[in-house]
Amino acid sequence: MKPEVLQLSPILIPEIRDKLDQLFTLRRYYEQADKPAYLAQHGATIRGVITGGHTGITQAVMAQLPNLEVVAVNGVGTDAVDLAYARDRGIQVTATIGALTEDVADLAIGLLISVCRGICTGDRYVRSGQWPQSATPLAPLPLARQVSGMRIGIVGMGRVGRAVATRAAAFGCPISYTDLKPMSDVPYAFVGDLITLARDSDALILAAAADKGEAIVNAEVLRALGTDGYLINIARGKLVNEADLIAALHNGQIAGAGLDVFADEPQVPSELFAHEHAVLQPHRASATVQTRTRMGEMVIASLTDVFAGRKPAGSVTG
Ligand code: 8YV
Repeated sequence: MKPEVLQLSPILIPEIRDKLDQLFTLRRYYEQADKPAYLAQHGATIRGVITGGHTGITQAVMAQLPNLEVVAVNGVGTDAVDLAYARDRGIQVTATIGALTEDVADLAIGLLISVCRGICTGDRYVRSGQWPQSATPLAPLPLARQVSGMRIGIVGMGRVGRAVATRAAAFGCPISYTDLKPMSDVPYAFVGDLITLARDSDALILAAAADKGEAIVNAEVLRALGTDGYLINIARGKLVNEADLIAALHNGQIAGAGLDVFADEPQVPSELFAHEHAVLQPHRASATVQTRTRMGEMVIASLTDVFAGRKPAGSVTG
């Protein structure tokens, strides 16, 4: 008998979907209209869960899976899984550690360039047909902000933070960072507090885990970032107080923002839509064929290892 696995979020790669179907009996929870009834019907026989990084699994759902052995997170953040509860019950939680680092860092730089150079604004201008009609073609567009040489402040010097730093360094950007403590193995300047980092940066790039659930970027941090400063978030929406960010964009207290993540996805505050200086993405920094394939393979390996009684490579519960 194949182990039963409850799937809380879709897998986008057909080959991974096929492999999952070969190895496991997949219960596609995310497709069900009546989720409580589905859980009541299948909960007792479920041995594994597949879920997304930012969507995780609630304790209430885990509580209805008495034979659960593993939650395989198809992502690197495990802030939406109650790890203490999982440990208490002896449930392994795994993540696709290292699989998406490069893609997320690429998008951080992509968002920075997009927002500073007005790529989306320029694209809209060309598509609108205004370019050939304008006597002074570039006049309707504001001059952009140079990216090379910008002072970059990175919040969180983990795998993604380091990959962002490597890329920014190639653009000749001086790099500073903040984290819980200085890292002895990176050549960048450590700054102990976020306000100082924001004040001394032209762009603040969030690459931190959100395990504490705290909105560390608030009105004070945005004020410190200043009227010429940019905020890039490829980590978690809840790291930012969105009302403060909207007010800062609205009042011109910061120059712009590039956001792949939001506090209440897929809801995005409509006030952000009006801002030419905000570039918005639907949380897809890791959504490339190459990375999602690698992530899917890691999810399969985690499930297979746990069902075979082996310790999974990507365990975050120990
Ligand atoms: C994914 C993420 O979008 O890794 C994470 O923590 O948030 C993203 O890479 C998500 O996990 C997709 O399932």
